[in-house]
Amino acid sequence: MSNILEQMQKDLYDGKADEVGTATQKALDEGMSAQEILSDGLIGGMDEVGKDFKAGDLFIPEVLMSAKAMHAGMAVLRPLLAESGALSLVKIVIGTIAGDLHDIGKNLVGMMLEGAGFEIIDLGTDVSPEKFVEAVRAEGADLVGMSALLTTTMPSMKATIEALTEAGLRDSVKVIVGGAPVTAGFAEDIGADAYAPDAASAVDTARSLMA
Ligand code: B12
Repeated sequence: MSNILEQMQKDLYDGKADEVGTATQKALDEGMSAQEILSDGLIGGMDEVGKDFKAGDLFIPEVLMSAKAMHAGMAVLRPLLAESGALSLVKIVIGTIAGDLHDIGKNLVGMMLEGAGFEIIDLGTDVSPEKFVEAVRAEGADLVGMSALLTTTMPSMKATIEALTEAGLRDSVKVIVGGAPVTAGFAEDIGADAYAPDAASAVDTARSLMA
């Protein structure tokens, strides 16, 4: 790997947003393709962050700093990737379910997925089943990610899956669920395709669902 991409990965890991933004532009100026910088620089760096977060060697504030650094690189690359059609291989609609306003975990999952190269449509919090359905239809999403932190509103995950089925969209979209009270057993009971316990596992799971 070139020195500049190696350094970019290190700076991204260390959460140095300015350095990552500048290095992204420099790599482009040196003739590297936006796709190469995305895969080998930014996504490569976020993969390391994900591994160490999963292993308990990195903590939430550090992951957020790395995600911010990745955003700085993406801000430079996004117009070029969009132009070339390279962006948006897989679209993921993500949101916290109806009645629930917790969004720290959901945001972390969204940022890690974005860091892994997925296109994220974040619907925010308190998202009704109807809003999920509308977004999946309008965006042609491949995957839906639902987050829940309250046991009282968890049934809304099931209601959303049912709404997707009623709208005739369930076969065209995979559903992944997560959040502190959610378990693999609950995911299975409500008919989700997958559950992931944390943001790094969410990336691995999304990748295997889309493989
Ligand atoms: C911060 C917080 C708040 C903040 C939320 C701020 C925000 N912007 O999110 C505020 C103060 C607003 C809040 C409000 C309330 N809260 Co609160 N809150 C918490 C707290 C302390 C931390 C949650 C958090 O952010 N964790 C950190 C993140 C990173 O972890 P995470 O969300 O679990 O996410 C990770 C994984 O679960 C997973 N994941 C998450 N989402 C997804 C999605 C997908 C698709 C996948 C694959 C994975 C995934 O990946 C994430 C990263 O690794 C928890 C207690 C706790 N320790 O969990 C209580 C807690 C969740 N809250 C609770 C309660 C009761 C409330 C209130 C009802 C309090 C009240 N009486 O008003 C309100 C509800 C408001 C509402 N309608 O939603 C209870 C829930 C109890 C229950 N079992 O239902 C908890 C557990 C506290 C407790 N012990 O009683 N809360």
